[in-house]
Amino acid sequence: ARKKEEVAEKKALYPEKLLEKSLFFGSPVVSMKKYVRDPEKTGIIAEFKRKSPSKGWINPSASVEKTTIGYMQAGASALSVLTDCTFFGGSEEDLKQARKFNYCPLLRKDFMVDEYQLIESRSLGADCILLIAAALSAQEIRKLAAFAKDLGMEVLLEVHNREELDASLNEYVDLVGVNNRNLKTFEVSVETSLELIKRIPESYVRISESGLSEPATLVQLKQAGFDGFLIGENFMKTIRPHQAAYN
Ligand code: IGP
Repeated sequence: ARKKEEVAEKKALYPEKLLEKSLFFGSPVVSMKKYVRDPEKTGIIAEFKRKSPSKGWINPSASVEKTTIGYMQAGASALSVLTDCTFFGGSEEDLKQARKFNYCPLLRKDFMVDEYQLIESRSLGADCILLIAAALSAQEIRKLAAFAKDLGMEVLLEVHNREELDASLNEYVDLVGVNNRNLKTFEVSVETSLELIKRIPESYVRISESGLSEPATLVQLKQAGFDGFLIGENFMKTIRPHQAAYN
C-alpha cells in the first residue's frame, strides 16, 4: 500500500510518456539469464544494499561506483541494486550510478506493484526486474511479467514456499529465485532452496537468495541444481565490499 501511494505521487510529477523518452529505451538489455548460466562465470549476483529491515544499517557509506565495479572485477555474473529507500536506504540514483559504471546484467531490486515502475526501471537502465510472489496475486504477477517482457526486460520471480511457487509461475518469468529468508520472521535457512529446487522446471534459471556466505554452501546448492546465487550482506558488511567478493 505504501508503494502504491509512492508510485501515484511519482506518476503525477513525472508521467509515463516522459519516462519513455529516456536514454535506455530502445537499447538492448543485457541478459541476466545468459550471464548467470555462462559456465565461464561464477553465477553470483552481487547486491548493493545499504541497510535492511532484518539487520539495520549494513554499510551506510559504501560507494556505488567502487562497490559495483569491484564486484564485477571479482567475477560476479550480474548486479542487483536496491532502490527502495524506506527499508533499504536505496535510491534510483544508485541504480543509475551502477548502470553508468558497468556493462553487465542489472537487476532493479524493489517492490513492484505497478506498470509505471517497470517503465521507470527500464528508463534507469535495468535489464531485469523482481516480482515477489508473497506481495502480489498470481494475476498481478502475470500482468506485470508480461509488461516487463514487452519492455524487453527479464523477470525474476521470488518465492519462499511451495504454495507461492505453484501458484505464481508463468511463461513470462525467466528466472526463479528461492528466498532463504522468511520475510515475516527474518529466519534464514538454505533448506528452503534445497527443498524447492526439485519443483522448479529446468527451463527457468534457478537462483538461491539470501543468507549465503560459505563457499561450501554454494557448491552444495550448485550440485542441487542452482544456476545462480544472490548475495548482499556478506559483501556489504565489510569496509570494502568489492574486496570481500574476491574470497
Ligand atoms: C540478498 P543477503 O542475505 O545476501 O543480504 O540477501 C537478497 O537475497 C535480499 O536482499 C533480498 C531482498 C528481497 C531484498 C531477497 N529478496 C526482496 C528486498 C526485497
